[in-house]
Amino acid sequence: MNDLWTRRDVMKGLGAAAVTVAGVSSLWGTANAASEGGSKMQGAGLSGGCRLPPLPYAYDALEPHVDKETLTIHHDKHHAGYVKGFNSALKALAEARAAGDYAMIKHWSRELAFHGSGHVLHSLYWGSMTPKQAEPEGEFLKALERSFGSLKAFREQFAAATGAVEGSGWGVLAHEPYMGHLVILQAEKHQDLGIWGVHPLLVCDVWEHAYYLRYRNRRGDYIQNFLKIANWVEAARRYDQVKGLVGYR
Ligand code: MN3
Repeated sequence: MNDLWTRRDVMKGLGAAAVTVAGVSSLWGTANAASEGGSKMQGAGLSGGCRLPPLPYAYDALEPHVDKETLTIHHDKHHAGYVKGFNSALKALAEARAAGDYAMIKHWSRELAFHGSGHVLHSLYWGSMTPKQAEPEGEFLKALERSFGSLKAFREQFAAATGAVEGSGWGVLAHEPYMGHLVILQAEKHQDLGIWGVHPLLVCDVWEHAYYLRYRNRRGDYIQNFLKIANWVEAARRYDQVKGLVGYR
């Protein structure tokens, strides 16, 4: 089974799909690519895995701000490690579904979040830098000014927030879609927030206040009943809103 999951084979499996998606360089396989790859594993789902995206510029293109050696190690070793870990977690979860064995679900869910977040954030990070320096303009400049007061104030808050991240982590400028504004966040342990960039489609509250009066400690019963009343019309509406956001960086 392992040979199905080497990067070379994942690349090979994705090759055809990657060129047909109108030049979009997707971070993901597609369901078709996975099935064309010959996976017969029951419950395999979207198991084609992810691939390491190429840097959008040369390794030395950001000199002197980010040096060639750092960029090379960062991309080829660190980011590649996240891709490998993410694919391992996807594979283990596909095997768990096939076997109906969820004894290791906590471990693999954490691995999925840690490596998935690492993969998504690094993919966004490469595209967050460019050798062609320019200032924000147009509608996006207006959005920054609306949310932070001025471009200068945005720069100051971003630098302060990112500089104050404790230990490892990220500074993140993000669009918060519920109120439709821009926010600056600190991600100190990226796995604690699930996978950055995901759009929730269906959520189940398992804080005790959501079920304890009726179910006491029987959380499993509550979840089974939640699934009976899940709003798939609403989930599908949310999916329609975001399904085009594949391969964005
Ligand atoms: Mn990094």
